[in-house]
Amino acid sequence: MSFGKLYGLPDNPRTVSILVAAKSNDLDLELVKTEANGNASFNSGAEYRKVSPLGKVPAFEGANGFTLSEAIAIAVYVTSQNEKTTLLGKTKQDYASILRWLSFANSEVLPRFGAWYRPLLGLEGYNKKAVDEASKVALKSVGVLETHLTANTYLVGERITLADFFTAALLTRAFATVLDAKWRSSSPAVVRWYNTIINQPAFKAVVAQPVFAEEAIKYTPPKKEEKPKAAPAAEEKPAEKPKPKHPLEALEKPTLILDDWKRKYSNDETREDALPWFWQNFKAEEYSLWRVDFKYNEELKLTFMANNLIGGFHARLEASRKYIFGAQAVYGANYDCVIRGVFLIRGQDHVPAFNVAPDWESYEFTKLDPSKEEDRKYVDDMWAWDVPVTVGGKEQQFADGHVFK
Ligand SMILES: N[C@@H](CCC(=O)N[C@@H](CS)C(=O)NCC(=O)O)C(=O)O
Repeated sequence: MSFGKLYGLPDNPRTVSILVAAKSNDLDLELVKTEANGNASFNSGAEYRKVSPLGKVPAFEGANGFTLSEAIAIAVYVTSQNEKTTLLGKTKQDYASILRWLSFANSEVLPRFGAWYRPLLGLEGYNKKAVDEASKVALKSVGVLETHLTANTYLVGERITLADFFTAALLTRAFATVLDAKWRSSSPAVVRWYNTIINQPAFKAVVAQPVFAEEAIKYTPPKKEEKPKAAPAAEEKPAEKPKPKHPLEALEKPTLILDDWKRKYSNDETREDALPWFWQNFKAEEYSLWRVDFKYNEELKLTFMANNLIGGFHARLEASRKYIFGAQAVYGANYDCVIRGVFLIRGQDHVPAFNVAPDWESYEFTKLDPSKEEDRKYVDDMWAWDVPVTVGGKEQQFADGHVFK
């Protein structure tokens, strides 16, 4: 029987750290895929806020009802379930030193690296100065590890502890994005230690193939179609404008309540229950359905980065959350993948629904015709994530995705 549920994401470093800790004690945790976005509908729901007051991940809900937020607390709780574990050290000093590294990794290392790579991955707004500054502070923090690991095999004592599993897990995304070959050649102790930890069976069972970036990822500005600029009116005075209402607010109340559909999709079996319910209740005069294809698939590299791109797009669609639902996924493998998806939106015009996100023009929007069998099948497939897509005559399997709900 499962020890409990872990709310998080399979490629989220903090989630990975808990999954590795559980695996190392043969503890079965059920991963409940939850957005790393406190504003997403599930994360902001009253039930989840009881487990994680800020709606963040990871969070834990034991089979016995005990709940915890905060990665360090969850990692220690999960590890300590094995009375004989050596992962928490032998002495009080060991234990305190382990907590020291958990805290260092969680609050000094990961947030600095996040501030470096998240804007580069399109998950946060880009500001060159801020990113350059974050990269310096991040490298300084990992420099502390280099110094320590030059003199020590592991972070604490003479064997692997939770400090090693946790810290290595928190660095997985940094290695995949910014700790490139050049940096690695300058930091042999961290690299030797990281390779040892990621090759432990418990780690490999969670992250089968950790990624090593050859070259640090770079910022690529979101592509926008060139639009001719309107000439400014002769005597234009900047007026104090009240914050405009969302244009879709003006539409009449529909009979299909979007939140009902979102709940149905989240809670029921997609093929068996949710999709039949959707088609029974969908009215083409209230909503429209759109195929949404990423325009620059040839520029996608690793599938997790492509999936992050979707996550960032969804975060920027926040202002339209009341009016849209959709699922987008990455199909294929590293260096050979595409982003596809389908959105349901209030009204018949996709522009006001999507133009709240500055990168909306990176996608091509094609209206689907729900009276056509093939278009309905496309919607089903894009929302059920259980069939591959065909790209240039080749089948590409589902890799990962995000649901905007
Ligand atoms: N102090 C928390 C931080 C958790 C955290 O920031 N989680 C991120 C993902 S790694 C998140 O859920 N962010 C969503 C948000 O801030 O809205 C911990 O150590 O677990």
